[in-house]
Amino acid sequence: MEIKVRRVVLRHLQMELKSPFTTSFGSFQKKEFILVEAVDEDGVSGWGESVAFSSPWYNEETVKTNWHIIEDFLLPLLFQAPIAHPEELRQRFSIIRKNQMAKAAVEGAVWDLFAKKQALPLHKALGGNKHSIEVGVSIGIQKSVDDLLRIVERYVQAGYRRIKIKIKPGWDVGVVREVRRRFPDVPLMADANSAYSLADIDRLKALDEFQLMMIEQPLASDDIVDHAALQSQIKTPVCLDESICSAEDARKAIQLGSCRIINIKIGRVGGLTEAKRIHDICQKNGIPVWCGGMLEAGVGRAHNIAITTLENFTLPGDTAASSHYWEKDIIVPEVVVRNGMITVPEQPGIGYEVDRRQVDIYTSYAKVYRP
Ligand code: OSB
Ligand code: MG
Repeated sequence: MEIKVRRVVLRHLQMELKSPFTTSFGSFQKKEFILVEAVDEDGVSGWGESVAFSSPWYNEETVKTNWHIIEDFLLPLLFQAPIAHPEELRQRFSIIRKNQMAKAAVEGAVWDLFAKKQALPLHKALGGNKHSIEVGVSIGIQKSVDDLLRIVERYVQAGYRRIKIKIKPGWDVGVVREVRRRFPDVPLMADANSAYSLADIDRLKALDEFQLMMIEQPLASDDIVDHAALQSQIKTPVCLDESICSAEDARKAIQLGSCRIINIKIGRVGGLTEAKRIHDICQKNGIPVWCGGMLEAGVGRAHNIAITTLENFTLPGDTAASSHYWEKDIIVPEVVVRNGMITVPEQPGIGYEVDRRQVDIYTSYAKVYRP
């Protein structure tokens, strides 16, 4: 069975976060993003969500560059020929360099459509095999350590399976020490979003005493050489996020010894197909993976849940409950976390209904494309 995409709707949405999210790069309160709806000849809709942000602080993509790349390059390629399997798109899109988040948003819509046509939940279409997934939560930099401790307490009480805190120079060893003192047994990790260099090696070594599950992306986003040097000098496992944008990146980082864990984000690596390949490479090499987050709305969150059902996603990810981020999400039901677990939906495709009324409320503009 072939998929013939007859219409794509791009929508620009803006949603307000419940509380500002602060990393080593800065703070945001609003999230703007693109929703991709791909409709086939039978009128079935598949949904994808771009995880690019308004400004290029996390990687080089933005909402505007994604719109441009999707409109001017990816949709013409999508409309070029029918699709027998969504895995074909990786090859078809390969004539466009990088722009992984743009590619992932379009590919994600086709994966959802494909799964719906097969009457399979997306996680089954991907080869996943879990009925529920374990999740953690990522907590941004706060105004004070007391504020942070209160928030950690709230999420520990709620049952989240691990706590991740954001760190940066000046908000690191002292803060981790306080959190560890107050919560001696909680599975804890720290994410630096590239805020350090090898010159900070003593500071990073000092984190070894706190039994962190891992330290995420301490060094530059494009530097797997220095990460290898760092990993050889610290006990805490290094986890790469920003540095891994493809299966080839994963292979090289593993070969160099740059990390012991990899955070997989579907958007950062160009889609579900590439995410699966990274998962497989890591599994072969004994590297556990987990699913990162990009403050997604419901569609992106549903994709994250589906990929997390693959076997080697053995560590809790950043896929927190919808209500952690939003007053009202764009899917029904919203994503709920009970006792640190999300029940994987069994309905076809992403497994949640897109709430079109809610989507319209958040949409600032939209455009329809046809072959
Ligand atoms: O580095 O993992 C990250 C959010 C935005 C950009 C990058 C990151 C994050 C998070 C939060 O850590 C993940 C989430 O809750 O969606
Ligand atoms: Mg990260």
